[in-house]
Amino acid sequence: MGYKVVVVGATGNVGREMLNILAEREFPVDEIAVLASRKSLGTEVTFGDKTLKTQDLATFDFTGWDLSLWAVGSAATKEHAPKAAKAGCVVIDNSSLYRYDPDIPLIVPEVNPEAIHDYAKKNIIANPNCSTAQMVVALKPLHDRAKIKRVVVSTYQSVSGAGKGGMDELWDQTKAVYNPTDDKPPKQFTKQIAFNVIPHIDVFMEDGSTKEEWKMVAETKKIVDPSIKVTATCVRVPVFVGHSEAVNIETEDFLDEDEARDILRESPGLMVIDKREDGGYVTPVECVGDFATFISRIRQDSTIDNGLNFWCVSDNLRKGAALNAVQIAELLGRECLKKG
Ligand code: 11C
Repeated sequence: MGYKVVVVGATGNVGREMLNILAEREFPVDEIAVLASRKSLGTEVTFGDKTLKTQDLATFDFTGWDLSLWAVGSAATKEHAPKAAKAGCVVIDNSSLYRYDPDIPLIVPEVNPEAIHDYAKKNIIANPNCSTAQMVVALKPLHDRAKIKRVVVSTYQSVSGAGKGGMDELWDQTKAVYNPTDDKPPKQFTKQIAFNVIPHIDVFMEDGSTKEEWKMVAETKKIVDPSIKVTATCVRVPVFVGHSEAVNIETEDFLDEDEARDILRESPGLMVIDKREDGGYVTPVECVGDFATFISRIRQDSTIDNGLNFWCVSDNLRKGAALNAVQIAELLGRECLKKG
């Protein structure tokens, strides 16, 4: 016996990946419904070898459905997700709306699976921001061994993090660079993204950081350990899919680079590719469509007593969003619902 599953926002980048991953991982689905906002109604999406027609999120009755994976913005989630939760359909939400609510677990299954049992407080589980998800999978085993005190991270985030509009803008501007009569001014981004990098993701906060940077701080504390200090600089780069991060950690206990490499190699969700030679590391185009978070360039930071540097790359639409949501559904099924 399997589950009755709803995918909300099924026509977007992340919603489509949720359907692909549910099928790829053979999640036990008895029945599936795909929902969209009115403007995308009737659009067809694929689930395995089936073609499904989207239904209207505004009028859908969640009664009798076991769980729902949400990939719509915070505003639509705020309006509709409480109806699903109240009807007994567990909400696994990819927006930032519920992440910082102390009564709602924020879960990366490789890191804090024990938090799943808190789902019952509100029938809602939050999925972290993509840049946080991939980083905490790598931080957790190092923290368990040597206690991380401080993280300094710089991100190189692909345009798919800004949705299909961001991908279209990179494509159109790239073509326009070769055709000066075809002007494509920035719309999704604040400056030209083609052949450029932009040190700004999400809105500015009062202290000069951006909301994306703030999310990395707040979410790492909630998922891994509130004592870890994080400082982040988040940058948009002209890459279609795959976020990269240069991570520096300072630990309480000394951790040798070879031991760190062995620990990361043995840890769930990670793939270490770290040869000190030309091409002996992973770049974002190589991780597209993969489940793993890739770690390269592991090396001691000799400017402090207990410091390490590494490079971390992952498919932001998968581990950063759809895959993590499906892993949460698997964990929920295994530990709490026990139907599949
Ligand atoms: C980006 N990380 O790359 C963002 C997208 O809070 O879920 C995801 C935003 C979020 O633009």
